[in-house]
Amino acid sequence: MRKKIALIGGGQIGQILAMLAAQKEMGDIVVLDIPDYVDPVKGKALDLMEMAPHGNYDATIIGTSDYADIAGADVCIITAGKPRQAGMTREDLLNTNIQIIDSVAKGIKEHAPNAFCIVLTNPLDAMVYCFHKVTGFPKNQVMGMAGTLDTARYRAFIAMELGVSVADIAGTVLGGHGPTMVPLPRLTTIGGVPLAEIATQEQIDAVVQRTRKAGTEIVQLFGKGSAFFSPAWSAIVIAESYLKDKRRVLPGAALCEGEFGVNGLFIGVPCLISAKGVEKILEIKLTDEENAMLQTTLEAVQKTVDECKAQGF
Ligand code: A3D
Repeated sequence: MRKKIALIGGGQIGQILAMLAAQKEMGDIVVLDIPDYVDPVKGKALDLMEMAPHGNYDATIIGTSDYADIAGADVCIITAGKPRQAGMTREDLLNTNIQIIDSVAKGIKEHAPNAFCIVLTNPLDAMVYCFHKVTGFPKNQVMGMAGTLDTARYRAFIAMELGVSVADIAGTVLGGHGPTMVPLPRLTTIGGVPLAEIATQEQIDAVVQRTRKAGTEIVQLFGKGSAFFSPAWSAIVIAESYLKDKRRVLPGAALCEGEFGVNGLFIGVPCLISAKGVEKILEIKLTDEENAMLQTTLEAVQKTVDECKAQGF
């Protein structure tokens, strides 16, 4: 029997997720959206079914607004919610998206209680906190997709800056999904060569700053809406590691209970993703300077989570 992938939200990211999941034959796909938008998602699903003969994949893809259709899903990827418009911060989305996440979490809890859940809705670290709170799912079953995208952006910018293949760049980005995130140049390598051996400090600083503002750079170019190709691929990489038990080490927002000195917050950390979900958080011994940056990002995430708590989450 095929696996089942439920995509909650069939907008910009949701439609790319559906296409990638189909092309990779990850399983049958259900795209769920609100009743007002159900016809467009039915249309997108049908369009993807009609792409199959040339796309060379077998999958059943449906659009729906009925949670009963996600029953038995192996993976749920949640993009339901508003994206940023030019001039907005991710935190500006909180009051709208918190209500959406509340209803989505209840729907998934009732109909797909065993699914591995990957949250993308912003403000990410706070929304995954609320999703976990409402579902009460075990912590290994819930992850926020942000670090995997932030690290992809960081690698892409290094490749552009230095004229090397992105394939050879290994590195990670810790912390909250926002301007306080913590890329780690000290631990970044290019084909095994430390970044600092190849790049000047000015180049490294430029890449770090661009990574921190990467989402905003795209929002400003679009004017309306935020990035969708790279967020979708990043979520698919996480889902694949879970479905195929690939045991990849991917950064993302996981519930820390002591790791990195953090307690009770979802924050971007390196995660081992296996068939158990977030099997393990891999800790890193940080320098004093890196630790100070981690504290700054923690304070930013805590502030947003406190707003959620004030709303009863
Ligand atoms: P968009 O194209 O607006 O799609 C969102 C979809 O969610 C729309 O089709 C809505 O109709 C649907 N929706 C709204 N409410 C509900 C509901 N209650 N149940 C089901 N569906 C609903 O946005 P998008 O796809 O561009 O972005 C989706 C989210 O991802 C936004 O919150 C973005 O800010 C966020 N995002 C996160 C990242 C990360 O790296 C974490 C990157 C880019 C975007």
